Amino acid sequence: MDAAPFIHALQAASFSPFMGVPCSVFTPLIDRLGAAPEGEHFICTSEGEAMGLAGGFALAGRLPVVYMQNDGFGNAVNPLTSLQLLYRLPALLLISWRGEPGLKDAPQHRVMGSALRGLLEQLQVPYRVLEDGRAALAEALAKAREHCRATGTPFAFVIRRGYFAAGEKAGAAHAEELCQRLAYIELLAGMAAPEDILLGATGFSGRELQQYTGHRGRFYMMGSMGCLPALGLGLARSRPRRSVFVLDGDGALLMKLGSLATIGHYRPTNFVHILFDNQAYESTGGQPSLASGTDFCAVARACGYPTQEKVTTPAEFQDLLSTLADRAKPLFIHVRVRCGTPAGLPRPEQPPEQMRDDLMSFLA
Ligand SMILES: Cc1ncc(C[n+]2csc(CCOP(=O)(O)OP(=O)(O)O)c2C)c(N)n1
Repeated sequence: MDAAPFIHALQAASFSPFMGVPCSVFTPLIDRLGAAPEGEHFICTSEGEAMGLAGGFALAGRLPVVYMQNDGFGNAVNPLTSLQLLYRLPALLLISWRGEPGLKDAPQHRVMGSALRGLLEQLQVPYRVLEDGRAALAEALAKAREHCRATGTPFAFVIRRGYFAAGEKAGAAHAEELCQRLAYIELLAGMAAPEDILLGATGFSGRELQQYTGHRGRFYMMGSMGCLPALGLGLARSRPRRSVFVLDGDGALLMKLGSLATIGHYRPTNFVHILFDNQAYESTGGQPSLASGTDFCAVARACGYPTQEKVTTPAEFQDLLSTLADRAKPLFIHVRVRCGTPAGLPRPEQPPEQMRDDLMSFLA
């Protein structure tokens, strides 16, 4: 299905505006929505937030559309149950079906891939798995509209990988003077002590850490977007004599920005939080994140991190790493990078249980 007629069909059925958090399944749709008039499309920092925003539009009489990856459906369940279903506020949910049973996909989608339909049924949210073509869409939209009008509650479209035809990708604005993330990750892995713990977030920082460094104490948290700083805090508190490096992405940090307050409150003295800020959700197709308007160092400072540093070149990063022992911690390092990762960056072959076992035996 092309994104443009899809959007027109939804709008013609009175569904708008659009809001959500990217999934690569929606890349053509979100690219197309990038040209939507002001106020008709909102990129959000979490799926729960998108549901709140949808609630506001529904109160104003609109029929909002919320797109999300099924991995993010969990974030949406809280407002879905105690906002949309409680107050009877309609919305059309577009939920990607990663990890569809029987199809090959990344391991983090396995559980939600098989649970999704049962969860929707449990929550009494009716849904359609969208079949290809305009007729199927028109029929599903008629059902969705009828349901929203009759009950005032949400209806979901479950959307398979490949549903949207690839469209023309607007060239990402390249900040050529900036380096890519991998240059920094390689520097860090080369300079870290053998006993240090290096943690990589969902998105490309984790994949690059896993794929291109051989540091024994590395761990790629492939799902649970935004939860890595908290996981790092747990490890830092449990292994106070080792340094813990958290390699975060701007999208992931914005999704759970509250973790800055948690780290700032508990002040682990062996914690280094490195944010690779490319101002994009790069690993889901390069959609813009909301990072460009956020001063992360100021937020970290306000949340209680005693030291924050801004870095824009590998040389500055190297200098900083060589004086790490003298810096008060938790230390926050904001690294402004440009999008880009080696062509064909593979997904790790190790299953998640293997990554767990490797880290646990390293820590033992
Ligand atoms: C809760 C949740 N919502 C959405 C996703 C889909 N997703 C995977 S990676 C990613 C982008 C992460 O962006 P960022 O942290 O900036 O890292 P980058 O992709 O730029 O490396 C998204 C949206 C997800 N995995 N989990």
